[in-house]
Parts: sequence; structure tokens; C-alpha cells
Amino acid sequence: MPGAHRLPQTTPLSRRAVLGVGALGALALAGCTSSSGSGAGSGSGSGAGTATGGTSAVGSSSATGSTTSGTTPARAALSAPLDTATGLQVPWSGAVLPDGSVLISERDTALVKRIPAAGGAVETVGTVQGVDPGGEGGLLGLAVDAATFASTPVLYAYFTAGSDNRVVTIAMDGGRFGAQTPIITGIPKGSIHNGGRLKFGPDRFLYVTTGETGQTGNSQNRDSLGGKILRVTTSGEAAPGNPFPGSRVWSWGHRNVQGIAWSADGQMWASEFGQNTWDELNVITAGSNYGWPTVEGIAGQSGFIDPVRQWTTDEASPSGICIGPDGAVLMAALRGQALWKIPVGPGGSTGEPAKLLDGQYGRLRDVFIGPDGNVWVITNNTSRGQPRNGDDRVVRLPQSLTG
Ligand SMILES: [Ca+2]
Repeated sequence: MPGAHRLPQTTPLSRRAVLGVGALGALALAGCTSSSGSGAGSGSGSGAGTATGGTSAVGSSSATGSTTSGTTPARAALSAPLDTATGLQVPWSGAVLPDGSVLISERDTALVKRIPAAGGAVETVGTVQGVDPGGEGGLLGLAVDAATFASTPVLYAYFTAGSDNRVVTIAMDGGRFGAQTPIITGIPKGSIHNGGRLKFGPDRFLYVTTGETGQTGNSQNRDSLGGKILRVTTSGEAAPGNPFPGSRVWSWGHRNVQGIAWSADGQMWASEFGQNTWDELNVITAGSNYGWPTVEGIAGQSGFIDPVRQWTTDEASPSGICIGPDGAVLMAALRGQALWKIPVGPGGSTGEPAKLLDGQYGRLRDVFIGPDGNVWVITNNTSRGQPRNGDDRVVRLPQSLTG
């Protein structure tokens, strides 16, 4: 869309807000609800932690959390942040199921765990077959199609295998793992930059983020599946309407997109993990080239789409994003050890980012709307950083903190 070219190119710490926060706040959103999220298992599954928040129900049975169905879960009142699961080992992503439970991936164990809707101990659901963890690779993104999960319970998972990164479907009959079927293979793998975020868009197609694996030539090679955002059908084929005929590529010139979400107006957002200088928040449009490795951050160079916001890598190093209850983009930061809140408005405009949870929970891997309607974050301190007692954890955040 040409609209992306009209986006104001402001630096992240600029005092200039494109729109008043009040106007931005009026934009309702639905983006991060169920297709992706993250969670974490509690102590009983790993044997390492305690289920500090496990006694209270986390979701209502009627909450679907579905972006695609438009159902908004009723929001539970919280007076303070609440640990919902603890003792997880390198949790990476999750998926909110229509019954109000939450599935969580663990990168290095290849386990998928479940936070029950009724609360209580985290359970192990199954092991994803063929995961070859190493470096930043392993079991990464999870997603479900909330609109069809009740009738056809299928889990989508992205992982690093022996020779590639791939996306598989896993039948979930009876709540346990059944047949596992690859739908995308041959995504380049490496010790770094493996991408891995999966989400169903409002168009009900599956979006997949891939990294350039440290081979920067992948990003500008449209025939490589590395350094891209892909858009595919539930069988992994190029989705109808993709910008390049017969190709699964939706956008290119990426380094390592780690978070995607859609605001209520249908606009797609993506966080991009930068090299040494600039992390990015991008507005994603079909067929656009986001510049890597030619440019990093806001460059104003013809042929490339600039980010709408950028951060130094010590301030962010972003991972998952979602759309918060008041419509802002929420962005989990690893090295930045914070949750960034960026007001957004029509046409991809953004307001002044605010830094939440500054240092409070260490590194944050993902953020999503839980089945209770609140913002949930997942920490990432067990593989890097300094684990605290109970790490890694999933924490539910009160409305007073996130809006
Ligand atoms: Ca870029």
C-alpha cells in the first residue's frame, strides 16, 4: 500500500506524537488475542518451580479470545501483576484455546505445556517430534485457528529441525498430540535468526516469520524463505492474493521478525530485531521490502519501507508483540527488559512509546491477551540473563498497568 510511504519517520524518543494519545486510545483493537501468545508452564511440569498463581482460574469457558471471530473475552479485574505459571524452561510462545486454556512452547525441551483454564498445575501436553534445539533455534511459535479449533483441533508449530526450520500441524484429538504433519519445510536454519512467530491474520491465513539465519543474502533473495514474512494456507501453500504469483512471500528484506499483530483496522505490525544499531517497529504491507541488510532502521532510502519507530538495541531487542486492550501495540523486549507500549492510529501512525515493567521481570519473550482479557507476558531469563526464583514465568498484568 502506498500509505506506508506516507508514514511519518520519527525517532522513538521524539517528543512529537503524531496523534494525541486520546485519539489513539480510542482505536479499539483485537490483534493479539488468540493466535499467538505465549505462556509458560508451572512447576509441576518441569519440577523446577512452584505454581504460584495456579489456584485461580485464568479463563472463562465462554472466552474464545479469537481475533478472527471478533469475540472479546470478558476482562477479569486484577489489582497487581499475578504469576500464572512458574518454573518454565525457555518458554517461547503460546496459543490461547477456545476453552480458556493456554498452550506454551518450550524452546529447548520441545515440550508443549498447558495452563488449565480452571487454574492449577501446568500440564505437559506432548513433545513436538524432530526438534533440534541449538542457539536461538528449537521449538518456537505456536498458533491455532480459533475459529475452527473446536471442530477441528489442530495446533500449528514452528521449529528448528535437523536440516531446516519448518511448520507442522499437530492433531489435538482428546487434548493430546496425535499425528504431526509438515506443511512448510526448507526454511533456512542457523544458530541465530531463526524467526519463528506464527499467527493467523484477520484474513484467516497463517503468517510465518523467518530469519535470515545470519546469511544476509537470504533477505533480498525472494526465492529464499529466509528473512521473510510468509502468508500461507492451512496446508502451507501460497495464500490467494499473495503479491508474487505462486510465492509464499508476503514481505521481504527482513532480518529477524519476532513479533506480528493486527490492529482493529486490519493494519499489520511487526517487530524486527536489529543488528547493532536499530530495532524496528514496522507497518507491513504486501510485497514491500524492509531493507535488510542494505539499511537498518530509518534510512529514507528509495525502494525500502522505513520502520515507523526505532529503538537502540539496548533499549529493546524486541520479541513478541500484540495489540493491547486499549489498542496500543505492546512489544516485549529482551535486552531492554521491558514492555514497550506504542499508541497507534489510522494509516500506521504512532504516538510516543512508553516503557512499562522496566526491569521488573527481566527479559520478556512474548506478550498476548490471555483468556481472562488481560495482558500476559512471558519471561526469558532461563537461557540468558539472570533467572529469579520461579523463572521463567507467565505473568498476568492489571488494567491499571497496561491500559
Ligand atoms: Ca528494516
